[in-house]
Amino acid sequence: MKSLIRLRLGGHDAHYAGGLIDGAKMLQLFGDVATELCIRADGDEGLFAAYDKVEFLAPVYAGDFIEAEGDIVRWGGTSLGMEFRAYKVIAPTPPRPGTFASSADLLAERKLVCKASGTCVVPKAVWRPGASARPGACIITAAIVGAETTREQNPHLPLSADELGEEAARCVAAGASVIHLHARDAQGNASQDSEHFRAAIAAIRARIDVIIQTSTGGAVGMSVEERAGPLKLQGKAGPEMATLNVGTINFGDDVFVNRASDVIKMAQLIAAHGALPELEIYDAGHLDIVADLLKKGLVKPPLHVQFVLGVRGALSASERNVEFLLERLAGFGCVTTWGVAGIGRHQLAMADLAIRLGGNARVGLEDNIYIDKGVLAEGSAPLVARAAELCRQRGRKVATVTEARKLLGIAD
Ligand code: KMH
Ligand code: ZN
Repeated sequence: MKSLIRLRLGGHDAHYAGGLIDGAKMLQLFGDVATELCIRADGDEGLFAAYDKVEFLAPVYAGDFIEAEGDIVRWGGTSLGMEFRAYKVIAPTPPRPGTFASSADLLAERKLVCKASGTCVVPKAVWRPGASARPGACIITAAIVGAETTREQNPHLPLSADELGEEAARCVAAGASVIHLHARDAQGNASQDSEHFRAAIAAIRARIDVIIQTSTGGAVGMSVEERAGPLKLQGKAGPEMATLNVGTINFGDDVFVNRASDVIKMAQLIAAHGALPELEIYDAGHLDIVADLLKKGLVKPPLHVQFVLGVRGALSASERNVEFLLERLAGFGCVTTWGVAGIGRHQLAMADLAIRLGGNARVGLEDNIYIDKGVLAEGSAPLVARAAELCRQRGRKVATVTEARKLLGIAD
C-alpha cells in the first residue's frame, strides 16, 4: 500500500538564508502521506504516534519539486508501521550565462533528501468495516519439487512419493498451507502421469492435511493432454487446486508454450474437475488474457492469481512490476486473492513484498535452491520458515490450512 504526494515548495516555505526550507516541512509532507495510508488501511485519518528515525540527507530550497511517498511496512493490532521517503525531482537552475531566473531542471535521477520511519494508530473504535483494507492471514505455498530442479543442483530435492510426503509435512509444520505439486518418475524425471500424482498425493495426505495444488504446467514440451494428467484424480485422491498457465513465455532458452486454444481446454478441464484454478501470471499481458477468460466465463470470480516473476524471458521481479500488476488486477472489479512467486534470488524478497502488500507468498525448491546467497536450502521447509518469519515481522498472521481454505473459498 503506497501513498505519493508531489508538490512544489515556494518562497513562502523558505525559512532560512538562501531560500533553504526547514526539515519540519518534510515531516509535514510525511504526515499527509501517513494520513492517506491510514485512510486506505482503515477509512480513518488516524493519529501519528511516533517517529523512530528521521534522516535529512540533502538541502531543499524554494522552487524545488518534492515527491514524498510512504508505505505501510508493518500491520499491528491498531498500529501501522510506516516508512517515508522524500525526493527532489525538479530544481531551479543555478544562474549561469544562457539561463533565466525562471529556468529549472528535471533531475535525471530523483534525489533522496529525507527518509523516516514511524508508527500511526487507528483506534479500533473508528475502524469502518467495508472501508478497511487490512490484510488477513497470509497463505504460504510451498513449491517443493517442480519439473526443472535437479538433485545435482540441490541434494535435498524430494523426488519419490514418500520423500514428497515427508517434505510436504515439514513445510506444513513450518507454516505452509498449500503444496504446489509436480511429480517425478522412477528416474527422477518430470512426469504428469496421474499414477505418479496419485502416489504423491496419497503420501502427503497420509501424513498431513494440506491444500494440494497440482501443476498443469508440467515441463516445457509436454502436450496439454499430458499436462492434464493429475486432473484425472478425483476426491481425496486428487487436487483441490490446479495451476492454469494462461500465456506463452520464453523460459530461459526454452519456450513454455500455452496456446490460446490449449488454455481454454485446460480451463475447461479444471472447471470440470472442480479444482480451484490458480492463474499463473508470468508477464503483464497475461492479465489481459485472464480478463478475456473472465469475460467468456472460462474462469469465475473469486479469482486466485499467482504472479510468477523473474523467469528469464518474462516479467522481472520488482516492486514496481508488482504494483503495476495489482493496479491492473484491481481494475477487474471482482474479488481476488493473489500471491507472488519470485524466481531464483528474488524468492524471499518477493515473498516479503507480497506479505507487506497484503498478498500471499510462494517459496520452495521449484523456484529457488538457496536460503542465503550461496547457501543451499536444506529443502523447501526452511524457505517456508523464513517466509513465516517475514509474516511475523510484518504483522501478518500465517494462515492455517483451514484459514487458507476459507480465504480461497475451498470447502473444508
Ligand atoms: N515447469 C514450468 C515449465 C506450473 O506448475 O503450472 C511450468 C510450471 C507451471 O511449473
Ligand atoms: Zn510448477
